[in-house]
Amino acid sequence: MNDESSKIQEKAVDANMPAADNETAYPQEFPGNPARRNFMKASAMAGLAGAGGALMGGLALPHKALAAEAGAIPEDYVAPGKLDEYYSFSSGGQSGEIRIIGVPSMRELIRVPVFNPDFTIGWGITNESKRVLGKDFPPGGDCHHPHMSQTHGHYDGRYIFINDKANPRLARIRCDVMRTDKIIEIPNVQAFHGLRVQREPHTGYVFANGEFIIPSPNDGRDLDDPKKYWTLHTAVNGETMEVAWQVLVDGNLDNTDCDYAGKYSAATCYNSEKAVDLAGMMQSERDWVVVFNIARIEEAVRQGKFKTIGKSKVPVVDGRHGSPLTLYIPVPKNPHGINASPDGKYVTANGKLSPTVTVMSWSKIDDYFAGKLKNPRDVVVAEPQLGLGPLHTAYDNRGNAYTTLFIDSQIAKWNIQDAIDAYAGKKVNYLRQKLDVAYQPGHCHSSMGETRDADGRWLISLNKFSKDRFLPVGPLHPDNDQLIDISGDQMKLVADGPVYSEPHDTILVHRRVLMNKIKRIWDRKDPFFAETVALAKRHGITLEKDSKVIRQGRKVFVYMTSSAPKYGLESFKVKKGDEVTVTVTNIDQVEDLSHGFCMSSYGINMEISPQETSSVTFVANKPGVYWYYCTFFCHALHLEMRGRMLVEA
Ligand code: CUK
Ligand code: CUA
Ligand code: CA
Repeated sequence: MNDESSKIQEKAVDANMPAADNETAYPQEFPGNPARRNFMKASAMAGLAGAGGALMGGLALPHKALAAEAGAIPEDYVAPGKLDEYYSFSSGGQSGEIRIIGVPSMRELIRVPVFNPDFTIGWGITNESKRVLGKDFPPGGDCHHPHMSQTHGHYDGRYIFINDKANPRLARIRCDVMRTDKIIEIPNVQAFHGLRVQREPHTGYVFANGEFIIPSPNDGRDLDDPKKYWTLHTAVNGETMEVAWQVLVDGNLDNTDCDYAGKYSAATCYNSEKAVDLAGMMQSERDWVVVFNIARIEEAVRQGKFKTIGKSKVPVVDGRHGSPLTLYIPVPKNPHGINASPDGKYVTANGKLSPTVTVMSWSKIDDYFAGKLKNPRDVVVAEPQLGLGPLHTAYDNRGNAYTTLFIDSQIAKWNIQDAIDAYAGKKVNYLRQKLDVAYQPGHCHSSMGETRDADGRWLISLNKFSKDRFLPVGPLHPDNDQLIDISGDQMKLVADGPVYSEPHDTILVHRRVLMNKIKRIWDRKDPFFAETVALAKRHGITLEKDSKVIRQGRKVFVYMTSSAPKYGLESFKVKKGDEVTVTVTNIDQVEDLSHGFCMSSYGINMEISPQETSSVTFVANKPGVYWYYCTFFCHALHLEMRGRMLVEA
């Protein structure tokens, strides 16, 4: 297959698309064949065009997927026994979990269950996890945006926060043990989508956007009167995990970010129309970015200038048009991602239905709130044209930005200062390069790129479609996370990483932030199981030593240690109908020596890491002999590590 024929093929696939000026000769069967790419582009386009979106033509620019030279050691190669340089914390999407992936190897290191039940560690099964999840927790979640707590614009390695869009919940994961330690519900909203953390002085606030508009309160009133539907921007105190305040807005809210000075948060709105159908949401030529003035909002709350909604006690201030608390900046229709640049100067809104990205200046936003600017559009300093379907932007430490182009299946690299100069009328080319990705990228994220420590080393493109990049595994395909080297003048595609649906977003954290903070074994005083320890104390039990059974009426408390390859109890007896609480303490001190506790035929399994205590409560509703056994291969005699529960009829 030569250049010529692949070009002809490309035209046949989609005559309307701008010519992909690609000089590389692809064999027909090569997955990077531009003909296949354009097929994907055409189908993504058809979806949008069919919905009535008028999409502008893209820019015809050279784009090459540069790969490692033949014979060279691939850049993602991390030799056996060597450690990756970065941790990627990737949201699990519909799975409701967080995954930790090593970069550049793209090896998945572990999964942290958050909103989802997990039989490996017993998340949703143990009493300790149920205290975090709450009673009657929904069976899963829809995670999009993981972000680490910051201090003065640097990752501080304390917490990761993540949203659940399916049920409006915010979760916090402790980074020292990589365990979810707190989940709260965001009141008065539906579809908690955009999430970011305050950078200055620290986190501080976690900002949360409600995406869907609903009646207020949503108790059956105003059912089919969308004019009376509303949504809110929420600030949660990341330390106490209490909701601090909410701001009522016009339109809806999609993604959010905040500045580096601790003064503002900002959000994109794609449904300024307050429509309840697709066509309606695309009616206006412009929607907006709304900026929240934190000091003014706090002052309004202090002065009691708020209301509450329904049963919620959270103060809700009015930030609709005309409010001094907010600034509405018109931007081209249906914007999506919003991303603050690590130099602390700018924030960009990604056009989605417009081929542009709108660059706004925080200092001009200062000027607007100080009354020095009258027109909200005066805070815009650039609006570069990049290509079709800009969704999210990431940054390096050299003044460049990287924007995903969903429809074009590309990353556009552009220079911020050049884009500002071009907007001011100078003749400069701000576009540096376009790189093909496979296919349809949503977020991209650069190493340390949402902090002052942006280092311009790696970029990960989170592609929604993998299509032909991997062995077929059924109609549901994996997503494709692609690793891109951004350290040089030209972006270089380094690796493909298949992932289970659907990691909307990720952060790329250098290992120095965490390596010395992560615990190798549990501290016996850890708050995660402190309540369980306190209960044992009331029962006169020393968990590290005692293995015994305590009966209180129909409640039976079974305490046992575990030490490879033995449980402290080889059997215990209960009566049918008893409520049984089994508490296991792993007294092994050896790093990586976890035990499990599985009760056969009772749907119970939990993991107990070194020095951890885990407990589970169930009703012994089936008489007979039930073996409990260890599920983690902990010792040569691991198979023998078991005991019997004898349930009397
Ligand atoms: S959103 Cu999914 S690609 Cu939830 Cu951050 Cu843009
Ligand atoms: Cu303990 Cu296997
Ligand atoms: Ca709109």
